[in-house]
Amino acid sequence: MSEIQPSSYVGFDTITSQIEHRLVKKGFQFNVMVVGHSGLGKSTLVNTLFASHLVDSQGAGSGSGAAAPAISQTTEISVSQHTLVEDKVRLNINIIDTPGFGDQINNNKVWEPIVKYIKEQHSNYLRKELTAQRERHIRDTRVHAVLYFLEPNATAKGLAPLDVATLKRLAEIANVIPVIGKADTLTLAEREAFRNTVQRDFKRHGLSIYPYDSDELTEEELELNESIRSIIPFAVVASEKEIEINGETVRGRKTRWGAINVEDINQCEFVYLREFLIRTHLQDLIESTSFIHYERFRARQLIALKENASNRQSSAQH
Ligand SMILES: Nc1nc2c(ncn2[C@@H]2O[C@H](COP(=O)(O)OP(=O)(O)OP(=O)(O)O)[C@@H](O)[C@H]2O)c(=O)[nH]1
Ligand SMILES: [Mg+2]
Repeated sequence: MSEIQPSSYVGFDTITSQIEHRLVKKGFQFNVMVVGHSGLGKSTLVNTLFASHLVDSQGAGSGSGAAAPAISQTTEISVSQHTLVEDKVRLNINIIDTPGFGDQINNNKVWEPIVKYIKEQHSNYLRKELTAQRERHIRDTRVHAVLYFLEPNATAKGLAPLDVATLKRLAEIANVIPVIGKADTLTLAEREAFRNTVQRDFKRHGLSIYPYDSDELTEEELELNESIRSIIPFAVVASEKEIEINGETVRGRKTRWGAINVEDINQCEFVYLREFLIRTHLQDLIESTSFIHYERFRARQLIALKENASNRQSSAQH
C-alpha cells in the first residue's frame, strides 16, 4: 500500500501566518502589578515605564506627558489601561498599582489584599472557563508579572523579614520580578553589593523568582535566563519629570552625583526592565502565568469542589 501523497501543493504551510494573523487581530493582553514598601517610586515607575511608547491610556495614573497630574501616595489597588501599537501588533497593558506598606502600626500580613487580588483574578477566569456557554475569548485579568520593589540599601543588608514573608506568598502564585527602587540613591558599587546579597537571600530562603528554567527551553533560552538572573533585581530609577542634560530634554532626575537620564543603560536598568517585560519575556510571562500559576490554582479548586460534592453526597446518605 502506498502512502497517499498530495499530488499538488495543499498550502498548509500557511498555518503559521494564519495563526499570526489571528493573534495580531486579537492583540495581546499583559497585566503587570507593582508591590512593595511605601514611597519607593512604584507609581512613578509604572506611570512612566511605557510612557514613550503609549498610544492610549485610561484610568488612574494614565498621565504620561508634562501636564500629567502629580503622583500622590497610592491608597487603594487601582488598574489603569494602556495600549501600545508596534508594527500592527496591539499590546494592551493593564497596570495594577497597589498601596505601599510600611506606615501601618501593624505590618502583619501586608500581603493579604495583594494575594486576594491575584487569586480573585484566577477565580474569575476559572468561573468563566467552567460556564457551559463558555465565552470564546475570555478577557484575561490574571496578573502576569509582579514587580516587587526593594528598598535601596547602601550597607548591602539583605532582604528584610517582611520582604521575605511577602515574596514567599507572592512567588507561589505569580511571576515575581524584584527591582531595587530609587537606585540613584546608591552608587554603582553599592547597587552591585546589594544585588549580590539579595540574590544570595533568594537562594537561602528558597524563593522561586522568575524566570524559571524548564526542560523545554533551548540552550539559547537557558543562557538568556542565566544572564537575566544575574541582573535581578533590576536597579531602577524613575522620574515623572523631564530635565535637560547637555542641551537635550530627557526623562530624568537630578541627584547629588549629577543628572541621571532614566533611559540611559549606563546609569540604571529601567530600559533593561522594559525590554525584559515586553520584548524578550512577554509571551513567557503570559504562558507561565497560565500553565504554572493558574494551573496550580485551578487544580486545587477543582479538587476542593470534588471533595465538597462527595462530602455532601455522603452526608445526604447518612
Ligand atoms: N530619588 C528618587 N526618587 C524617586 C524615584 N522614583 C520616585 N521618586 C520619588 O519618590 C516619591 C514617592 O514616589 P511614588 O511613586 O509615589 O512611590 P510609591 O512607591 O508609589 O509610594 P506609595 O504609593 O506610598 O506606595 C515621589 O516624590 C517621587 O518623585 C527614584 O527613582 N529616585
Ligand atoms: Mg504609589
